Amino acid sequence: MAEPHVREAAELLAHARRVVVFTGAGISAESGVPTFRDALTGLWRRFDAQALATPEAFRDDPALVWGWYEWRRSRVSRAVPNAGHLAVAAIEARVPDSLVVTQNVDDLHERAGSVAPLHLHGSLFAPRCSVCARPAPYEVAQEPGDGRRVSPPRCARCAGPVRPGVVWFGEALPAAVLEAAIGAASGCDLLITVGTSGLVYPAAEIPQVAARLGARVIQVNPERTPLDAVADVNLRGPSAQLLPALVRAAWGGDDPALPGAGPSGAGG
Ligand code: BJW
Ligand code: ZN
Repeated sequence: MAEPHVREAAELLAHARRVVVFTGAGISAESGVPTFRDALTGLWRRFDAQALATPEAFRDDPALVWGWYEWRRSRVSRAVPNAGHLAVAAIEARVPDSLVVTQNVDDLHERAGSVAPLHLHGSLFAPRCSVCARPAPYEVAQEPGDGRRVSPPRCARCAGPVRPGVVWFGEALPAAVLEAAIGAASGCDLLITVGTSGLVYPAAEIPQVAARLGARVIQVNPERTPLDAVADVNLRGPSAQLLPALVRAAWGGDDPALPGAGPSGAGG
């Protein structure tokens, strides 16, 4: 029997017609991809976040920044989607008018079966020229150690240094992607926010917009966040356990599309 908060959330999910699932680094934590701000394992524990995820950092020391992203890209390539990603894909399969909006630069939603998730902060797998913006071919990561410097490749058109295709602090989010995300949040009747600290803007506005326009909000996170203030139901715990529990409580456990049984079940 699901615990009361899960049942309350499942009731909202079972009756929702338009669902946005808004995710952050926490959903990939149980796949072994470190979050950003975790004090012990976070990606930035050995570096100053603002010092690495900025265009200025890349300009000043491209090999340091490129090496950090190559290290992350090789880690993500070895990771596999967890039961939380699979549960999100199951929600999409069950609710035709649903959309995944992620701040993550990994590809674990896609590999779990989500259809065209919106990536607000870009992708580790879409490098481009830092001068002329021409997309650069994806080259196999050199698997550098954490903190190893790797010189970025050069653009085939202008010889400028190739940069990761992510959104750094101080850069604008891709306008069409942000607009689509805000539009979906404005029209949904349920938004499920998963594994985000809710600290980084403008992404953090998305659940707030949904709540302001009358949507119900479910939050899945082991910790308190500023988004507690807009959540109708807070599910405190790891998403690889709570999202499959939510899906099972909403629609039953016998749907073969849902994670639960088998090797890719609610592990983690
Ligand atoms: C689990 C779990 C488990 C653990 N299960 N959960 C004041 C107001 C508004 C804006 C600003 C402001 N001051 C400064 C700004 C601007 C700035 C900003 O927001 N700064 C804040 C730090 C305050 N924003 C920007 O600069 C943005 N651009 C912008 O504003 O442009 C303006 C502009 C307009 C026009 C022209 C030019 C400019 C850009 C923001 C880009 C953010 N980019 C990054 C890096 C991407 C590349 C990379 O990956 O390296 O995106 S920063 C980083 O944070 C990354 C993430 O997507 C993002 C959000 O982090 P997330 O996902 O929430 O992760 P964590 O680690 O913070 O949290 C993990 C959570 O998981 C925790 O809550 C855990 O408890 C939980 N968790 N295990 C479920 N098992
Ligand atoms: Zn170029």
